[in-house]
Amino acid sequence: ELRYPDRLNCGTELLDRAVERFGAERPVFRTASGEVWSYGQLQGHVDRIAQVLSGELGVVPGNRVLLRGPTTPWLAACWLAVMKAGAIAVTVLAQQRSHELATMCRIAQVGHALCDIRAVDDLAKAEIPGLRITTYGGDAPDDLLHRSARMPGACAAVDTSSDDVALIAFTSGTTGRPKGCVHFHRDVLAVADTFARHVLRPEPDDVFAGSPPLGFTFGLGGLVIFPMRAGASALLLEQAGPGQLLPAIAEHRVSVLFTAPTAYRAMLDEVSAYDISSLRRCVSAGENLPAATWQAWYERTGHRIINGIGATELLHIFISAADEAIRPGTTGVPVPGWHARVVDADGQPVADGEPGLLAVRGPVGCRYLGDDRQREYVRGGWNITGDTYVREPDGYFRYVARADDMIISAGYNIAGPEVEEALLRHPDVVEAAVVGRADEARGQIVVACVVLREGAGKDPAALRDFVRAELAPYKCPREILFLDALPRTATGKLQRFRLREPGP
Ligand code: 3SK
Repeated sequence: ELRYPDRLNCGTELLDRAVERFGAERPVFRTASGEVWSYGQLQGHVDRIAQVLSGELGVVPGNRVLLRGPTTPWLAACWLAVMKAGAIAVTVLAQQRSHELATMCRIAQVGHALCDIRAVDDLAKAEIPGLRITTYGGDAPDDLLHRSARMPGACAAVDTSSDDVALIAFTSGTTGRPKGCVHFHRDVLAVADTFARHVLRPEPDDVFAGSPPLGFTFGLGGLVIFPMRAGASALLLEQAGPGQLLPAIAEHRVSVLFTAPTAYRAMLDEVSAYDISSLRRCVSAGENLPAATWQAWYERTGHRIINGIGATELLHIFISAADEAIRPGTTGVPVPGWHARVVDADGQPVADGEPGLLAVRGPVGCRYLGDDRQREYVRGGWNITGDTYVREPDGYFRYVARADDMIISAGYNIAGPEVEEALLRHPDVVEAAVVGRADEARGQIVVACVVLREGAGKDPAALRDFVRAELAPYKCPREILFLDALPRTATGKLQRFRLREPGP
């Protein structure tokens, strides 16, 4: 079991402790343009920003500070400064617009914002009552970075309790109604001391990079918390689509990659054109990783993807496996420190091999901010993630579907992801989403929405024959729709509900 001292500031633990242990000269952040920040430089910037916060801006412990901007060392420095000032970081995505920002600020009672000058328009337009916006990266004399440059330097962090709130991270799920998830200082360290320490096992010379933004806890963990806890460095990419990741890996000798299944699939065709010999670890989360994608990446690169399931509610990954422990087609086993089981609608464990709801318990728990949906998520002390899973007799957890994604057609239960996996084995299919659409005769019918490789011909009958050769006929899509792209949230999650209505 993890034990932390009663008084604990995660900013101090991640930054000042790393300077003590690994030295001020070690690199911590790199950028695409070749800029390198050392731990010592970062500490100087963070301490000065923390002084602006506590001094000129009047931020006191417990105040909520919104952070908004592309993935840069300055955004990471602002996050660490909020930690050291004992305030609460409210992380949002650069893609979120005025209306969404206003909702999140209202829920989290945000009073201050530190915002990259390039991302300020939508925030300013939101006209959030009482919000004081301070921009960084601009030329104005009151720019945060000009103000912080005038500060004296080193400062001690506010003496926080290990269970003082450090972070409010928003999840909109795939349906769009945001929920603020409250996390403590100890939670920030707990995700590094469970998933990163036991599964990822980073080393100080590792260079991390990836696509999730810092406003998504997948990215905050993978690009700030985990590298810093290990004394390693991270390449922070403002543009981190599949097209940018491969050249960045080659140029910056990236060794630990965090991205989602879609990006692994999108990189398959190009990967052999790049020198990726520096890669040591490839992590996939954010969505289920189909066995076909795992296998294709393994065949092309020789790398065994570390699959994982995480949640904003629980901060990071809680089921995973690495190296020889990986069983393709499964997510893995509970990360040391975490417990998982599969339960029925009453919360009772179901037998191994039977599908049910995934229930998880560990060092981080779901605490929604003023939201009744807490009752659905936490039941009997277990966090119910909303995923349907099977626990195999060997203890591995296999994803079936999101609990509300099961299709019931003519009395048959059909898991959309199983049909998607079959479609993805077809050489012309790049992306697939399978949903149920209302049908008078059958209750629902199976509809597949498919993105084809460039130049491939649209042949629904051939695709249906292909699936029928792989799966029981009742799982075969009745309709196949060809799309240019699948609808996704800002964090890359598939929005199935948008495919359920007739139309695209
Ligand atoms: O939402 C997710 O899927 C996720 C995955 C890994 C780490 C964190 C999160 C929120």
